[in-house]
Amino acid sequence: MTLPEGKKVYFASDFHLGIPNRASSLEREKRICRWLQDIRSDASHVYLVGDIFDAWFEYGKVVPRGYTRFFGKLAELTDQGITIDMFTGNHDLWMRGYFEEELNIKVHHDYIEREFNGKKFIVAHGDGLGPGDHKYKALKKVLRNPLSQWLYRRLHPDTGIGMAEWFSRRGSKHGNSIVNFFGEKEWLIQFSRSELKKKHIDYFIFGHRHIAIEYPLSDNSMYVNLGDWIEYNSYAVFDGKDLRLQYYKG
Ligand SMILES: [Mn+2]
Repeated sequence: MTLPEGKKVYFASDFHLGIPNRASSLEREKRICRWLQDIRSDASHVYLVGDIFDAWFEYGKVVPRGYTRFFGKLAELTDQGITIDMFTGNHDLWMRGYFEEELNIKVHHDYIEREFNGKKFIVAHGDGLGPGDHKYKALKKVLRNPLSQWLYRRLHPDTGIGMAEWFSRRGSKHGNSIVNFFGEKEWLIQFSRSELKKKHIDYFIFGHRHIAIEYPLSDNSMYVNLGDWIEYNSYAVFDGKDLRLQYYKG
């Protein structure tokens, strides 16, 4: 599609709302709301690329409490006509209709391809893509299975959501540890390279690794990892011509 003059596409991931504690998460939530407020004047599309919540489990009639300001701001943007797409991450893969119904946000469980102003994008959270990670890929199959989710929903929400939070925190690698970037050994770089053999893609945009990086794959193709909002407050913006990583200072 062609972006209207002056309009931009924004990408951010790994807010991990909910950790490490209520006060710190609330501060981060407010910062994210300020960012959304700042970009609403020139945003055409906003992609929230997974791990937005540190834990999320949705029942038919019940969702986790909290995040009120964030939801309110998202609603303001979609009501205004900004398109928001959300991806499930490895921390919040259990979404089943709430975001579509309540906030008019499309939720993606797999990678998507998009074209803006003739530039081609692949966007995904990034968990389980590329070679390796077999244990996680097997676990993901179980977690995404409708029967497992149905069974899990038989648990009382206080128990079910409580357990989801507990597992999520336990599995968390981030916090204060420094994450290393392995260059060509990165699974997501390998995934990008194998896609490039099939077709041209200008920008591969992922979250998941918590590394804010622009990594050229060739003269006209780039791998971008969106970083996170725990360490970096980083996001990518496509202005109609080029895509750049930026750091929110507000
Ligand atoms: Mn994450």
